[in-house]
Amino acid sequence: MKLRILHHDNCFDGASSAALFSRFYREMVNPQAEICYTGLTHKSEKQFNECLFDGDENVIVDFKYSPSPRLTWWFDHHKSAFLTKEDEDHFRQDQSGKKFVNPEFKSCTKFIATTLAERFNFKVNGLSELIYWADIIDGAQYPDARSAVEMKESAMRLTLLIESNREPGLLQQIIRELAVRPLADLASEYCTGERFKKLWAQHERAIRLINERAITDRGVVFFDLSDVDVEGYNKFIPYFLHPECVYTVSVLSTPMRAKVSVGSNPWNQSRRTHNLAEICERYGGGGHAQVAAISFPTCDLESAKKAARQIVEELQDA
Ligand SMILES: [Mn+2]
Repeated sequence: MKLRILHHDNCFDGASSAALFSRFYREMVNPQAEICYTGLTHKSEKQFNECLFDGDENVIVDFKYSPSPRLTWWFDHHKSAFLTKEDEDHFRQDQSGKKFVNPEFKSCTKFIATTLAERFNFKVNGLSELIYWADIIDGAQYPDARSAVEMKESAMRLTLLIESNREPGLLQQIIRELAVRPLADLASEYCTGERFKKLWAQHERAIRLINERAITDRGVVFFDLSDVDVEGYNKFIPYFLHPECVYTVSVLSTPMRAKVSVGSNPWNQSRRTHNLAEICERYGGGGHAQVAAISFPTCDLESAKKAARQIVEELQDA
C-alpha cells in the first residue's frame, strides 16, 4: 500500500507538514504504508499532472487544491488555495471529511496538527519543536530582521538548506528524519561542511547583490536579479538592509520560471494596507496576504518585469 505525499517544495513548512502527516498516517491509518514524497513548485501553466497522484492514497500539504478524484487528503493555509473558481466549488462539495483549508493559520504544520487532533483525535509525540518552528518560520515571527538573516538556530539553518536544495533525494531523506529526530541533530548532520559552506556563500552573495541593486522609494524596495544566477534569497534580507520599508518587489529568473515575489515587512505590518495575495492573483499568482508571488514562463521575462513595475507603482501609491 503506497501513500504519496505532495508537499510545497523548498519550504520548511512544506517539509514539516509532510513529516507530520507521515507520522499520522503510520500511527493512525496504516503502519505498513510505503510513503513517497514529491515536492510541488508553482508553475505558470498546468499545475497538476494526473500521474503525480500515483499512490493508493494521495495527499497534498501546504499547496493548492486539486479536483483530481485520486486526491484523498488535502491541507492548505494559503489565501490563494484554489487555482480556479471551479476548483473551489469542487472543494465545497467534498464529502470525504479529509480535505481542509484555513488561511488563519501561520503554518500548515500547525494547521495539520490542530485539525488531526480535533477530527481524528491524533496526539503526536515529540514534534512540538517542529510545529513551533514551522509557525515561527512560515509566519515570519522572528524577533527582528537581523535574527531572520543571521539564521543561527537549527531550524533556520535547515531552512536555508531546504529552500536552496536542488536534490529531491536529500529533501526526502530530511523529511523522513524531521518526523522522528530533534532539529539540532539534523542541523549538526546536514548543515555543516562543504555543502553548508556553499549555501552560506550563496546567502552572503544574495545579501551583497540585493544591497547593490535595491531601489527604495515611498516605502517599497525593488530589485531585479533576473540577469544573475540567483534562484532564491532569504526574503528578510530587504528589511534587514532597509528596515524603514513596508514592501518588497523582486524579479528572479530560474531555469523553471521567471518569478515576481511580493512581500511585506514583518516588523512593519501596521503600515501594510494591501492584500498581496489578491494583487498577485490578478496576474495569475497567489500566496498569503503578507507575502505572495507570480510565476511566468522562463521565456516571458518581459511580462514578469512589467508586472513587477506595475505592482511597485500600486504599492507606492498607498
Ligand atoms: Mn506554508
